[in-house]
Amino acid sequence: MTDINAFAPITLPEDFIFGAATSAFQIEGAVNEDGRGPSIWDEFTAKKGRIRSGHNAVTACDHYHRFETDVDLMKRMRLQAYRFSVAWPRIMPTGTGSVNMAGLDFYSRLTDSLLEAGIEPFATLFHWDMPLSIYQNNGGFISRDTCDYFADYVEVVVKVLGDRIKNWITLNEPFEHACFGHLLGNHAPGHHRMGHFLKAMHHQLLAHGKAVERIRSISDESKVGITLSLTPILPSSDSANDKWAAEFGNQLLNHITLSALYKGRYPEELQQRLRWFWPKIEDGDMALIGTPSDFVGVNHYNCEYASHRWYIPFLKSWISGANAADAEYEQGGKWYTAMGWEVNPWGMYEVLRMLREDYGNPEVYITENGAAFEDTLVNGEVNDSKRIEYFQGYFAEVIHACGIGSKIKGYFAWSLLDNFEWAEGYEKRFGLIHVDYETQKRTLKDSALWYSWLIKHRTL
Ligand code: IFM
Repeated sequence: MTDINAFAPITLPEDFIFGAATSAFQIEGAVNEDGRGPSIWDEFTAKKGRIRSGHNAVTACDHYHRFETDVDLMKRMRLQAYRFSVAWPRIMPTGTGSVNMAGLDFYSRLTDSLLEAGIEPFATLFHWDMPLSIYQNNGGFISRDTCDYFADYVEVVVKVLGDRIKNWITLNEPFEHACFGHLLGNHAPGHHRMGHFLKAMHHQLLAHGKAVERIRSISDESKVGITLSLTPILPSSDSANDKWAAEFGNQLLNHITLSALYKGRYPEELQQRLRWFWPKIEDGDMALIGTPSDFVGVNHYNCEYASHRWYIPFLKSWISGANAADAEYEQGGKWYTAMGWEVNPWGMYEVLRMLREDYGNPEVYITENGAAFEDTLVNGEVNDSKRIEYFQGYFAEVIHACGIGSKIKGYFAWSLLDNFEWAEGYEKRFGLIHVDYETQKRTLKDSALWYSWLIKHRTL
């Protein structure tokens, strides 16, 4: 384990902010209210066998109706910022064309209530809930046209909310949306095609570039970035083959986005190996993707391991971070969260090192970091000491990185509330705040009280 005291004396930059994050589909509920159109996730969750225990997000945390209570809780926790996502199907029920004013009004009220509470809003414009019509009509991000539809939607949102929201995140985790949704098929829309994965990847990055341009043309004081999930890939043994698999895995999971955004090209070996599937790159695409942004959002949870497997088509590698299916546990001196993800704060150090040394040291917000554990509510309390230990270890590496030159502007815990964890349904709880899904009662976990202490003292 990282010695949390080793970095304690370093003071955080004065403008470093603390927040918590959520996303629309995971917490809002109210999927059929006030003119919201269906999304690919509504359709996916309705299919048998897609989501653990058959859960869906029709009600989720009912945040749509309870946002004021949730903002009060944020205030109690001393949050300085809140990262939420705007649901495209609430703003444009069919993805293009007519605008649903009631949807915009919801985010407008949420924004006002945050500002009133002294909490800075950070809005993500796409966190995977693609309008179903866009998917049905042209395949979502498999199609290039969706980039323009996305930019039009972004323009609508920023024109209305840009007077109050100054921090925009274009996309959340484009690699995960492309890969889980289009290659592995365990997320909406549920495809299993390498070509679809790569198209969804390239088109999301193009959509990001277009959105940055659009936001800048509307509001020159806005700060814009993209959020990437960065996951160091380690070799599962010392063999040369496994070392190669790890390097290749890093190209696939991390450098595919970073290299496109910051170096104007995709990793060469990756592109060569997957050349049969690589989408057409048109003149100007890479320049558009590389449109300078103000910061990069980093989501980091864990490291993964790669093994060489000659029989896996094209990739020749098996990459996995989940070593235990359903339980937090300890093994061989290592410990794992309820997602089966190894707790290894070095990963946070490594992703920040990579950005600093290999990608020109951009300004960074840690836009997600956190862990699911098997929480129990006893006498109105949740003693989630493992989550606190997780946060302490990872946050120590954030402080460490600040001390050696990383330009980290803030940190958002994932998540504010227990919520709908995609294919895992509600069983995995990531929240600082416990949600009783029967009654919708919220309870601050011990980790929320600890986080509030951290925000007050700004040191571990
Ligand atoms: O819940 C997700 C979130 O939507 C995207 N980043 C990872 C989180 C935990 O799996």
